[in-house]
Amino acid sequence: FAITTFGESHGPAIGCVVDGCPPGLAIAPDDFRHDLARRATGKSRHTSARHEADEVEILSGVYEGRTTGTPIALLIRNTDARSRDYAKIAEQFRPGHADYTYWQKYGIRDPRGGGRSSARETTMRVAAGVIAKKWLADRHGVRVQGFLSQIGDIVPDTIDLAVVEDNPFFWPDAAQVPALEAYMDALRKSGDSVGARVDVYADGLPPGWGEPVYGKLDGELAGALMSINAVKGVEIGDGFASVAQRGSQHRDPIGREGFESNHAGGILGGISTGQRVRCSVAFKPTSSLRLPVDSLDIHGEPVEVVTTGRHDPCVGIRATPICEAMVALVLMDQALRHRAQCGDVGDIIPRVPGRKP
Ligand code: EPS
Repeated sequence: FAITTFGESHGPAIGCVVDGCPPGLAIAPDDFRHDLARRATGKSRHTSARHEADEVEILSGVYEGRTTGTPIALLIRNTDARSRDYAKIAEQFRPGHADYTYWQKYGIRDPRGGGRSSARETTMRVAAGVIAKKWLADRHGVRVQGFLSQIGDIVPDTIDLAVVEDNPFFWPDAAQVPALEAYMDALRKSGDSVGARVDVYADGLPPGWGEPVYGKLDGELAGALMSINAVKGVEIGDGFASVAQRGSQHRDPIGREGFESNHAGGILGGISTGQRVRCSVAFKPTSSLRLPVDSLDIHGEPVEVVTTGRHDPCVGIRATPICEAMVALVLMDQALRHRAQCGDVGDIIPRVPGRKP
């Protein structure tokens, strides 16, 4: 099970191919609307003002509303591309942006926006993730839910998943939302940007998903989450906090009812324990800023770069559905691999006491 995406932010369309989805899953264009709207620009004053329809066309792999098992191709036509903001910086490198490395690698500059380095690319990750989320929920009762767990140095006082969808930040602490609005307004006025952290929980996994050495569940999650534009760090379970812990603190005691804590983040030895899988993802502050900065142009001449246009002061605000999608895609892949290796319920080998079906 694999995906790839294609298209430029200012080209005619973006799309993806989802390969390896089993046949028989009900999929319709309506299924994509909710998650695409959660990720979309122009939903609040705190994100880019670009207004895209994000209407999915299913080109292949679905017949009479059901997946056929062949590659699923999804297409979204761009409806609000605007290239004029990029004309000025077409030959400049924005410090902190992939402009520089793309130029060093390919030696060609795509004038149609940021090309593959634009946040627009993540639209198709979310669309592909809708298929994975639906399959995981239908076939395994697995639910994937994310939330914003930090903006700059602000962290929630409480984590209440029930309020996450009620505010434009996916913030789990309703009482803090007015303060976040004020923080983001001041940030936007300053012309600067800020980083953010997204947490994702996956609930309902059986024990056993994940390959033990190559293709570990945590390794695949880290790779998939790290592949999102602007991501600079991924943690599983207690992550980097584990460095300061003792083994006696970090281990999760096992009682008759199961594990009594979850420092491991639901994964041991690359294989799911059956507990909640916890991932945490760090997004850098975006680099397209109104604040001037020294740089070079493609001819090697010094320039002062100022970026105007419809940019996100905190791209992490829109990243919750993207991270959920990447987690869901990895989980679906691992579930299918597990099925190939151990059968649907893992009972090809005889049950032994303490082994869960
Ligand atoms: C982006 C700049 C803005 C954002 C865009 C990402 O677009 P434009 O290039 O048209 O000014 O709106 O994000 C999206 C279009 C999207 O769907 O996420 C950038 O510089 O990365």
